Amino acid sequence: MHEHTPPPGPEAAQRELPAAHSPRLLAAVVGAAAAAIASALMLWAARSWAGIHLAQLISERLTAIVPLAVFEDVLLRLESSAKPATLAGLIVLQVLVGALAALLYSRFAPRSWPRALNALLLFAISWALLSLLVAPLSGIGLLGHDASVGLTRAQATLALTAAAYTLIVAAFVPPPAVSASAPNASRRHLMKTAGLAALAVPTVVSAGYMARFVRSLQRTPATRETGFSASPFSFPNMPPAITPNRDFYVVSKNFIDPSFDETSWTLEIGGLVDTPITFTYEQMLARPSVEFISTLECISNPVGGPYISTARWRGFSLRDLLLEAGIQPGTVDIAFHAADDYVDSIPLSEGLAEDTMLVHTMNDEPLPVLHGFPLRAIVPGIFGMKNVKWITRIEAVGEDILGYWQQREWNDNAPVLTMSRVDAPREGQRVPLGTRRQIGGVAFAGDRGISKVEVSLDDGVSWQECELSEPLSSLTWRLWKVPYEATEAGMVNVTVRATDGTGALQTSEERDILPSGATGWHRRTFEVTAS
Ligand SMILES: Nc1nc2c(c(=O)[nH]1)N[C@H]1C(S)=C(S)[C@@H](COP(=O)(O)O)O[C@H]1N2
Ligand SMILES: [Mo]
Repeated sequence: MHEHTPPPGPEAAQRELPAAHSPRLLAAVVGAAAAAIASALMLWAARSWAGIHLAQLISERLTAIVPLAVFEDVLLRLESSAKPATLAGLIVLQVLVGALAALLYSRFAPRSWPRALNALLLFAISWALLSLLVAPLSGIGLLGHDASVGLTRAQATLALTAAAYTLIVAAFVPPPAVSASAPNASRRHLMKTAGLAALAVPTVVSAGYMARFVRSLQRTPATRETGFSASPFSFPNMPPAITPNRDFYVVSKNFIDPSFDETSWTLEIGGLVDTPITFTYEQMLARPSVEFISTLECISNPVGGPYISTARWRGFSLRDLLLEAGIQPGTVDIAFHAADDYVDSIPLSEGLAEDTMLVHTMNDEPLPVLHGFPLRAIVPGIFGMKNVKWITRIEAVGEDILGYWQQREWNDNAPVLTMSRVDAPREGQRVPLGTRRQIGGVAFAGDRGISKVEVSLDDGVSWQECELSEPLSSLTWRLWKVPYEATEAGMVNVTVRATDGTGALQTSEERDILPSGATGWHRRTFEVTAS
């Protein structure tokens, strides 16, 4: 259309913005902004009406294909930042792709076509890339027809995203050689400037929305001080025996966790059973329930790490439910399916154990969303990953089902390994010479219990036995402490080791968290200062 490009007159040149001098820069900036807005829309859709979230799906694919050593390295380096960092990285990637696509558009869009047709072409290409390439690569199949939220929602999300991106790019980026200096150039510039300023607003809002969300994914479990507890094991830096819900560690694979209201949730018990059962939320709550205390630890908890907590749970045994449904011969595993497409399984024998529980209450509150509202499994003696949250279906199956993390090569049996941790004093804490302190921490060995904890202040040459708190149940950690008097200035290393209920000493062998959990003795250093 506007192929004829007269040299800009002096007046037009004066009024031109820097962006107009550099149409590529303009295209890249607009493309990046459009991608940021589209990405925020997708995040919003996933959070508010169960749209699909490509970043979530892609991150799950990544954890499935990156070599284990890399995964572990990232996890150890980034710890609680691993999840927000992954999402932030994927958002930046989307923004870069958006910038690149707009750049290509500004160079290669058919110049003879009307602008609306070019916009339509851009939409068709964006939609096709998302639906026919990115969707299958993300594991939800062509067009998203394998998405757990269904094809319609998947397509609605993809079309919305492509449309938002396209509208913005087509509105601000001229196809090639449409002159910015045509006869009425200065008026156009003015409008473009106003338009770009208006684009800045949704861009900043989108970026802020995503930044706030990314930051909310950062969770460092706190080992808060107990305050005014009367317990002799309550002193600075010691965790309380029962972890308040707000301090309980949180691990999930999700950027966005499932959220239910009381009416939208049901629980099915099916598979190899005589009578499949379905419970509503109310029926589930109405079952007779019992209260018990147990400790949960993540298999990816490093030596001395924070991913361990204890709560008072209320719920009912899985065994009763399975007996009600009638388990058929040939059943090997009981599988827990969750609303976030997470799955894990336990052997039938463990499913029938008296103390394998389904719980709906945590420290006298309904299970918080972060911890699996409305129902989760608590499986004694086994690392956290098998304690499936947001359960929607329990299935008796005839073969071993590999769970979400086992598909990523973590140990399938996942028994809790004996651990012990020094909490007090803090790493690097300064202790004035001549004062008395308590050294203390926690020790845990799943359903084997803890029988002894020892500390060494001379790197393992000599050991002294610690005082242990009464275990709150056979499934909890025990707190330990030992008095200390700072009689000599200098650095002090505290090493701790525990013995479990069977009499087995915690191994000193240092092993990384993958694939079965970290081992080794925890060591802390503090400093006695002479002033
Ligand atoms: N549905 C579902 N259940 C899940 C997970 C998950 O990502 N999805 N993560 C597991 C892991 S690895 C751990 S350690 C525990 C953590 O439970 P918490 O967040 O209540 O501490 O939940 C387990 N159950
Ligand atoms: Mo975990």
